[in-house]
Amino acid sequence: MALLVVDVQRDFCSGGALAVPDANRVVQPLNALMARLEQSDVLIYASRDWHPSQSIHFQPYGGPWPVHCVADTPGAEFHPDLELPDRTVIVSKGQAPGADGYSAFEGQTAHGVPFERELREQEIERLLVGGLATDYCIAQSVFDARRLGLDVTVVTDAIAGVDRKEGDAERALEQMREAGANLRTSAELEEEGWA
Ligand code: VGL
Ligand code: ZN
Repeated sequence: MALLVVDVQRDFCSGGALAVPDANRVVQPLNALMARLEQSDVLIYASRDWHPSQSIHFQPYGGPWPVHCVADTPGAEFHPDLELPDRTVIVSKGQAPGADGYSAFEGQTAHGVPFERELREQEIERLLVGGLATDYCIAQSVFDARRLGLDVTVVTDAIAGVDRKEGDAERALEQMREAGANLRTSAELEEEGWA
């Protein structure tokens, strides 16, 4: 099993360039989950949006979003309160100037290993997912994981959505459920003995 922490970066949090409403709510449950997983062999991955300064993803170049998470800038750093263990494997995505790179499966590790290959090599069959944002990078990562046949559980108290249109995050959750993802709160995971 592995935990995928999606895009908990400064620019998506309060005061950031693309602040997701209530983004900071994900930090505490993710920290608690990672602390509980510390004594386990569950692998921890953290994806990050890692864009070039010029990207079709950004409004000045015809895209939908304000400039955010430009590689190697402070806005692209992980949230300062996010307690990623040292063993966390970082997956960077969105580096191509011509792509949005929403899904973690478009990303690679520091060694250039695509996320799908990394999970296959580690024999990961089950993925816990939390982070930002429900209606974009979480949803696209979950859809890709389901297409690959992974057993996916979305940690519902550890996500937050952009909601450009009201209800987007709720609809995205429903689509994830329809795609076969399990939805659980961290408390339910703990009760069920998963994490
Ligand atoms: C994301 C919008 C633009 C996300 C990334 O992480 O969900 N959303 N870039
Ligand atoms: Zn982005």
